[in-house]
Amino acid sequence: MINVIGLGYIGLPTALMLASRGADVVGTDINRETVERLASGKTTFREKGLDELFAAAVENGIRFSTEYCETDTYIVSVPTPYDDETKKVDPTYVVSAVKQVLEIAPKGATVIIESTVSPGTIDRCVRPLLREYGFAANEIHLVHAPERILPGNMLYELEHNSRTIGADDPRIGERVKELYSLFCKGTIVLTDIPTAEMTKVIENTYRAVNIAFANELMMLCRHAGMDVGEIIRICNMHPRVNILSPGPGVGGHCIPIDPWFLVGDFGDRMPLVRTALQINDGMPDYVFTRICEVMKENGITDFSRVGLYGLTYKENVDDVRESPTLRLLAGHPVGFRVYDPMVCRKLAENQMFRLEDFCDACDMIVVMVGHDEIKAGGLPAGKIILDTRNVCRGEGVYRL
Ligand code: SAJ
Repeated sequence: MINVIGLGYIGLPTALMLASRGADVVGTDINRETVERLASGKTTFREKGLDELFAAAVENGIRFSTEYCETDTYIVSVPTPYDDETKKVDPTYVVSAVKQVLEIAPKGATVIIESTVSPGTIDRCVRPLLREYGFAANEIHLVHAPERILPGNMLYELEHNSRTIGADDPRIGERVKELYSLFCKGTIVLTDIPTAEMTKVIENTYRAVNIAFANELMMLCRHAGMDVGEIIRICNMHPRVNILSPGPGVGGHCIPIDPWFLVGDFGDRMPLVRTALQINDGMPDYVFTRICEVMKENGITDFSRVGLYGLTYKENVDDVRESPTLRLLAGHPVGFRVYDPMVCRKLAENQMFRLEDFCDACDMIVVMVGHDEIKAGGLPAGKIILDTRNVCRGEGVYRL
């Protein structure tokens, strides 16, 4: 039996995928509400294909509990936030989960940590626990198997992405590779734990730096009065150039956070990464100055007549973690109206829950997230549009 610890955006799909392939799985989470909702047959977030996968896993007998189970295989997939001050990874949840595993795990058990951690965290924060809980070094097998699935396309990527598995003992690595091969059709690379930790963080750092380049290019073109969309379109015709899309900021629980782990640990050695992260973190403020410019140009003085469309961190997900919109609202509490079709719970003042009410209340709409609804031309004519995602077509649309 496999006990999956942490039933969030990564742990739940992983538990369901294993169970749907016939593995005996218990999903454990400290959040009783989460466990009760799953046990009642409902999923906890929106993701393409998740409900169908959930049904297949339930059909195969997956169970959900707030308790940890005694077994020989654990997958730990709990959050790893960063410490706001030091920017270093906060391993509290990982350490707490592993401690509870070690309370009941038998000798010879394998503990697979999927949570993203900075290089050296497992050696520094997890390995010492083995002795603390009475195990000799080789009596518990630690493995790091980071995830790289893309929210919005998780289930396809769970099956088709290649994966990295870091293990002390190659034989354990092979066993874990076999486990993931239950659903993973991608290449599974075996390496050591520090290398697996580093590759995961570097992948997200690479993306954060490239997004920052696109954002800096956009601000330069605004200053120079040039069309950044046209420039990116033409540059990307070069066979080895792939400039990403400028936006209102970088959200999600990983790309704005993981690279700071490296800067927190290796600071002076990573000036490029630090600068890139500061550019991305500054984008919501840049958007606010751009909103004020467009308001002034159109004689709009009342912020309550300006609406922010999109609260989530990116299109077609319901995740609001590190949302650029929420950061803009926090930094500039001027009374913007807010609407997001993917967010039903109240997260902001002046949040509205029907698109037509939102549009009626606004003279100007700032597109912060390019949900499909918007791409399908969901905004009424006659509104001043500031499109931060380059998804709206038509005359008179303002861009960043
Ligand atoms: N964004 C831009 N411009 C772009 C691309 C993205 O502004 O050209 C913004 C998005 O709007 C969003 C943020 O960046 O706010 C991050 O979005 P994303 O789609 O780039 O990444 P995530 O956070 O949804 O998922 C990433 C993925 N990592 C990489 O692509 C290297 C995913 O594979 C990881 O599994 C995930 O982080 C994670 O959990 O680590």
